Amino acid sequence: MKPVSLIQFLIEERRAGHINAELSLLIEVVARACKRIAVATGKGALGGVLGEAGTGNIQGEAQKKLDVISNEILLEANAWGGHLAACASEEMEDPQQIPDGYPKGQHLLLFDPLDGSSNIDVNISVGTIFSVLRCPDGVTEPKAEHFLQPGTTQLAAGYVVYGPATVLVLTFGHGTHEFTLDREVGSFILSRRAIRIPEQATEFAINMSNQRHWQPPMQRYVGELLAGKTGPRGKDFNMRWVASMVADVHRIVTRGGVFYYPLDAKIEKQGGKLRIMYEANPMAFIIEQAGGAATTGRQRIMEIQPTGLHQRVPVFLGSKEEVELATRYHQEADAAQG
Ligand code: FBP
Repeated sequence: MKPVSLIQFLIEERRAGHINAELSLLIEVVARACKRIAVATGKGALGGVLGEAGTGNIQGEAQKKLDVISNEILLEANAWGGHLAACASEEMEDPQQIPDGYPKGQHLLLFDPLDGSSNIDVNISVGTIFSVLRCPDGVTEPKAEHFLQPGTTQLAAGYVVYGPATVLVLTFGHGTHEFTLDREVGSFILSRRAIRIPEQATEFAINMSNQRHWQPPMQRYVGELLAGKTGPRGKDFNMRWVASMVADVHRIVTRGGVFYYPLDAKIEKQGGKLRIMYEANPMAFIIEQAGGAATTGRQRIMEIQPTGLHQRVPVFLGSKEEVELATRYHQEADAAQG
């Protein structure tokens, strides 16, 4: 089979009427920026890019040097292309406007420039996550409120994993597709088209150290997974936790499974750990387009009307059967409490 490059795939998507020229260009630019981030992360200690940046972000988190470098690479790459009205990032409190003198486009781009940053210094896979929305008509200086659109309005979503291989996973709402970076040629090549996630799973990902803080339905659900064959589920489950959402989700996109970052007593006030606009929504779109499911434990993530650019939500995603069961346990418990 002749290799299909990302550029070729984008042309096919345009011919199929799934995307327009501007969105195609936007994805090309984001992919090129991620190739530069792959080079920076690949340098590790030799590139002087490890460790703290000495600054903090809007979330009150200490920024890693690579958080700042990746953010700048994506901002710079997207400033002059003419396909964006504005962009927003995990690392910036407010949206970034397109500099004067550059043409503006119809799209809004949101991104987590380097997800899993707690793993950078220990050489574990990290990634970039992005989501594309349409800029509301007539808006020339998009503010945060113009980004607050439900996940169902996403035009595109994707992530890039910087691991042993650099892999891009992408959806435009017509299936989920994977591209692997051919480092010699410098091009992303289609490695899996129209990915399907198995409905059933035997692998779950959750930070078990938070167990005592979980709500009773989550205690019940995970308790049954751990009971395995000896319990009501009648089969054994294995556990994985990379603590890089992009890497845990890529495992699920590759061989199925489920990922949970539920609400717990520690993070109740902030509404969850992961951010809806540039972590939960894009991952939910990718997973649903591959036949999986994505909820907060109580409702479909992509139907939430966001209220803030950095809003956090609980995340349940992956193989349908497990996500639906964990969600049902929460809904039943809520109904019982009336
Ligand atoms: P950022 O690194 O982008 O802030 O993402 C948050 C994150 O690192 C996720 O990638 C990961 O799933 C989760 O936090 C890990 O949480 P914990 O430290 O509780 O295991």
